[in-house]
Amino acid sequence: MRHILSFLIVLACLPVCARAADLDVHVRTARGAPVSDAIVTVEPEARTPAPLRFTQPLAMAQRGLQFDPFVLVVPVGAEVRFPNEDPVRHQVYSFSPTKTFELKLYGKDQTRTVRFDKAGVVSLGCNIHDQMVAFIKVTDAPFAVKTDASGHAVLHGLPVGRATIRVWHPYMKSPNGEQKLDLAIPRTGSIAQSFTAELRTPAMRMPGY
Ligand SMILES: [Cu+2]
Repeated sequence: MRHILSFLIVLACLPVCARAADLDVHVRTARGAPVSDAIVTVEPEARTPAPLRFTQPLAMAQRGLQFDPFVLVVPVGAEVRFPNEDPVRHQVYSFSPTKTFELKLYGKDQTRTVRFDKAGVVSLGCNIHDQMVAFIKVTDAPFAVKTDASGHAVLHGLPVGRATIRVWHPYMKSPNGEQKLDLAIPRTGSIAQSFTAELRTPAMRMPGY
């Protein structure tokens, strides 16, 4: 019995014990202002069969005549809900090649679901409210997280070895809106990495047109 127990403990420990390092990322402008809503993804050289780790709910709400969140990261194949929490109707659309769709007008407390089956960026709008803008980053990386209001993000339990870190923001002044870096992930502990990103000012859309 003891042997079986030890074996089970080893089995249970394997995915965790072999993947113990944390990555601590800060994204700031050259003047030190925090960059929130940046998506940090990690692609380890040695791909593991471990499940994808996404901490955000797969939902893009319409609330207060805005999308919430402004940026959402989802894995390829995700079914994303679009709940309408406003007392008015919305007509959500995307012209992006990653996923082109239009949801017919729907009202308060109703929701629709869209499946995102290709990696890339989806830019969202609403046909009724031009100020509504949001982005969905569809990724095939096994680790992804978004920077918070202080430009900070942490990824836990990364596998040891070489990995490619990417930081993307819809308004980043870089090719494809992203920067990338190769890093060595240690077996344990935590590594810190800072990124400097400049953001462009988004073009304002005229309300009501
Ligand atoms: Cu709307």
